[in-house]
Amino acid sequence: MSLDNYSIIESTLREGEQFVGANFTTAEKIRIAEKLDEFGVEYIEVTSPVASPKSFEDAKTLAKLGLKAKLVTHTRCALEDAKIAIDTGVNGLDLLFGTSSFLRQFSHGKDIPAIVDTAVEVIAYVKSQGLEVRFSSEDSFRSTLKDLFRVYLAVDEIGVDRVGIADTVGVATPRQVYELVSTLRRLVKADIEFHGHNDSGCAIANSFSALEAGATHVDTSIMGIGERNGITPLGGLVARLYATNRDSVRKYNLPVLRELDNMVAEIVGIGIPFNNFITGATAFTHKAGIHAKALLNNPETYEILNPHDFGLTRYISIAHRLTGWNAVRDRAQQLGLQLSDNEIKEATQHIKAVADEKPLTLDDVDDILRRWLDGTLHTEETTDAAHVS
Ligand code: HCA
Ligand code: CU
Repeated sequence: MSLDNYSIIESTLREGEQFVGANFTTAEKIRIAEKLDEFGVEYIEVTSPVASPKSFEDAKTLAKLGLKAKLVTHTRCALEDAKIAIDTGVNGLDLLFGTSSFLRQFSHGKDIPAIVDTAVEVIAYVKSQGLEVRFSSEDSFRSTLKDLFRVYLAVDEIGVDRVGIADTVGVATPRQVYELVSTLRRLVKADIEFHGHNDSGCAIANSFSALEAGATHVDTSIMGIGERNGITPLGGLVARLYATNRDSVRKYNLPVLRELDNMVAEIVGIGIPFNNFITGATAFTHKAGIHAKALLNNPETYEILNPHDFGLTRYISIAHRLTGWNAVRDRAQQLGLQLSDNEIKEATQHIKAVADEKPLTLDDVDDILRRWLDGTLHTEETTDAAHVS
């Protein structure tokens, strides 16, 4: 497992631009790149400069920002494209070629020997220009192992810096990823990158499996945006790594994650999903009374992620029928209300009874607690919900 020595290739400005809602302006690309740099990702990947004149100009502009992260452009594995990409002044090229029978038949139409010849020629050229170079096989999991290894061994032989495995259609399972990466780890000297789509919900698990098997680089995008339902989300990968070993993510400025998710959500016109990793509205909200009690004693009882490490706070929801008196006591203390444990227990029973009748808000609960203290409520019938509104 290479958790103490892995890098994130952040692809919001490439894969993320393939998200249907993304049409980044130059200014937005700069804002996103600078924020990613503040977070501390090791690489920022941008759209191929051949895609459009603006893509070319923007790659040049980003290359001049002097970011700490290495800037790499996604580039079709063709000499003409590589030359244009190099002209932008980026640090490296992420070359891509399709090796699956689908792509060979329905996309570029080349056979494996022709793919190898082109790859060798382009990689040798990029290296001769002093840039870092990666070679990735699109749709790796629907390519035959024989074809894949033939291509990877040839590019490794001529000194490619990194080979990439791409689960382009999100079909791979963690076990398949583990097997492919560990076999490849034994065969090549180069670093290994994994890029995984999330069509069947395995992107984070697959990326983690890749690292366990010896991969050195993982692709992410903010909130996972990309083609279709996207790829491994940066926040989700960080959550997974943190949960395994907090030290593995200390190199990143974790509170910036929230700013990144907010910024990109606003730019592409979506909300952050309520159940998003780390930054979702309910990611640190606890509800059941039993959870709340243990959590107040020690948050780790029900939290593998400490919200404070991400500049966030936990929230214990108490205005409902599943509430418990420990959580209610905590709220009374926050409000500075001097109620005995017995009074809190009675008030809690009242809250539960009212919540059985109608939805409650925190204001309602606060009101109940205040009235319990001044004596206007606890003498009344506890099930008489009409008194609390
Ligand atoms: C795509 C290409 C890609 C490339 C991945 C990579 C994929 O579908 O546009 O460069 O490693 O998923 O195969 O994003
Ligand atoms: Cu992709």
